[in-house]
Amino acid sequence: MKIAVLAGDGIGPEVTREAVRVLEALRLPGMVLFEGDVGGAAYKRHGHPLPAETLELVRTCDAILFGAVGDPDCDNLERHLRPEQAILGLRKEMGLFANLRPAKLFKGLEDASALRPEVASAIDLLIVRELNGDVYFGEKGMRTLPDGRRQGWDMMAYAEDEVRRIAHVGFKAAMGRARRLCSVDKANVLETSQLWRDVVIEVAREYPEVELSHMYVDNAAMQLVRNPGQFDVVVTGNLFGDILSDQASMCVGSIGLLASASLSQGTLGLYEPIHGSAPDIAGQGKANPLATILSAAMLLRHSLHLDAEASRIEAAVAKALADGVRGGDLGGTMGTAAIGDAVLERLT
Ligand code: GGG
Repeated sequence: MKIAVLAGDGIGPEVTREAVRVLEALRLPGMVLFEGDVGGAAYKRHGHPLPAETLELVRTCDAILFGAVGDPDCDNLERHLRPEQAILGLRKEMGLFANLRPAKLFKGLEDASALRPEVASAIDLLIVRELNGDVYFGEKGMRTLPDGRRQGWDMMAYAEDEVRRIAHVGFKAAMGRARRLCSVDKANVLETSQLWRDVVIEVAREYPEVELSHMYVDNAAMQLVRNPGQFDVVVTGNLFGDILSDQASMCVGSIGLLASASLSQGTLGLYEPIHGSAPDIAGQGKANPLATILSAAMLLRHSLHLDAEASRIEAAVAKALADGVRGGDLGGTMGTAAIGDAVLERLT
């Protein structure tokens, strides 16, 4: 069980440290952790945000625990050298196309949600975000128009096989849950979304037990706040999934709580909090490590098939939150290490 730990930038190292402490506390026989450089930290040391050494490391590992990337020192670099290219590069290079982002209200956090408690307490959904296509990977550029204005452009594109494979992930996830799948697109305006919808409908024939619905992304954003309890599994593209999952995080209290798994067709998976590097609070010991700790639990479940151990971590986090453990993001005063300690104390 080889795990690459890529802590990255900003609060990445702080939150990853707590997740590593939790993994180590489980004393799993044969689990070995290897650290690698990624993001702005890797650029500063190796001249590239995703150096060859890191790619070599992840190729020999079963799973990746990832912190966050993003560093204001790198803002003026060419796009291919920016820290964010490391996570996009890893997802593409390793074929990590399916991003699972669960959002559920923990007991005791009803008051922390941006929604009314009775609305928030119904949230138990899974966003399945496509990760290898869309405007993130389409052709892009900057040009000067004949009248002298600069124009930036990013091509939104999906091929049908890319939609088909993520649709299967969505339907399979729904089969293991409440058997409801909502496909989110913008089919009234976008060609990519027309194709997306057609392919999802084709794939649905293989899953007659799953109730399929379709929603435009603008409506989905509104419904997520109005009545989030209606969603079970949401399958959507890269850009829409990125935005909707940040929105979902505030519905359950904080972006510091949402974990994610990025899965490939093979066995390798990458696990990371959905939040970024938060440079404004980096190095101050203020960041909430729970999303990274919960990502470590997803790693145990999806890549190492250690369900019982994953549940132990999730139960410890739930107990800590129910007992009132709160960082600044949830209106409390506890720091990163104290929150990590609170989880460790409750790990049974
Ligand atoms: N832990 C998530 C992270 O570091 N996010 C920074 C980022 O640039 N993410 C791009 C994306 O999620 O698409």
